[in-house]
Amino acid sequence: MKICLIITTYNWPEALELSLQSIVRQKKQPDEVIIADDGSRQETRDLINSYKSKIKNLKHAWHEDTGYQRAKILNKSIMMSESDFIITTDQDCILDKNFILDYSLQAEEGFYISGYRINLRERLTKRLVRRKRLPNLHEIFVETKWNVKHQIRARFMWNRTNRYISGSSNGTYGCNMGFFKKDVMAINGYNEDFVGWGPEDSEMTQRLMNNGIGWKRVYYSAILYHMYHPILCRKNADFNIMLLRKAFKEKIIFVPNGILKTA
Ligand SMILES: [Mn+2]
Repeated sequence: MKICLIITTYNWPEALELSLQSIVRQKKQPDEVIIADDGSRQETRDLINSYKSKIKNLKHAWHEDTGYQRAKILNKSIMMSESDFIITTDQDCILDKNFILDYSLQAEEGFYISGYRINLRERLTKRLVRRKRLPNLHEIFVETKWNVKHQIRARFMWNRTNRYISGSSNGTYGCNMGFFKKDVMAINGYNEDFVGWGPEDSEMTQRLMNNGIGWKRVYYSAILYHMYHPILCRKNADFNIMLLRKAFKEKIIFVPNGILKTA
């Protein structure tokens, strides 16, 4: 099974660099890494180019900056991918060194996976960005709200994993999520009606569930740290949340404005 990691980004190369560092040190390397770039400037391109010698099969998906269009650039990246299984994360996330390995061990036909995120505080985030080096265990221990279930890797606990075969996908984190490419193609990918911040990941996974794909919610596994930043502009949030509710209520599977245009 070939694994692709997709990292969304927008004009924050300092954070993206830490994310890329956390890929370099993975115990199991992904077969492909795609930066889903929602229209960043040249600095981001330069950074990605500088990591091409350190990360195997590092690719750059980019479109013109016309405002926040995460769903659209994710679709473009999925189309570009040549792998069977896709993991999504964001530029502001640092992956534990077992992250890709955990996904490769937990991937299961008929399910998508999601994990959690541990929020790093502002002070630690600023320090990491300044020194361009990943946090050590001591810093993580001191500067996060300690949460064993989401922060300790323990394989003997994996048999307690929750599997949901119906209901709501609410609570899926797009920054720590994995799915089979064929499953997401079957529902026509992300819904590009999402423009501006919103729950496009929950809406996509809701349609996966509506199509009979279960949700495997993993603990003690796929550990991920999220760097601090102020909350993004949420001016389209009401409309976007309505799209998620609609997908749930009307059991929508296929969206016309998805990865393949049908109109
Ligand atoms: Mn974030």
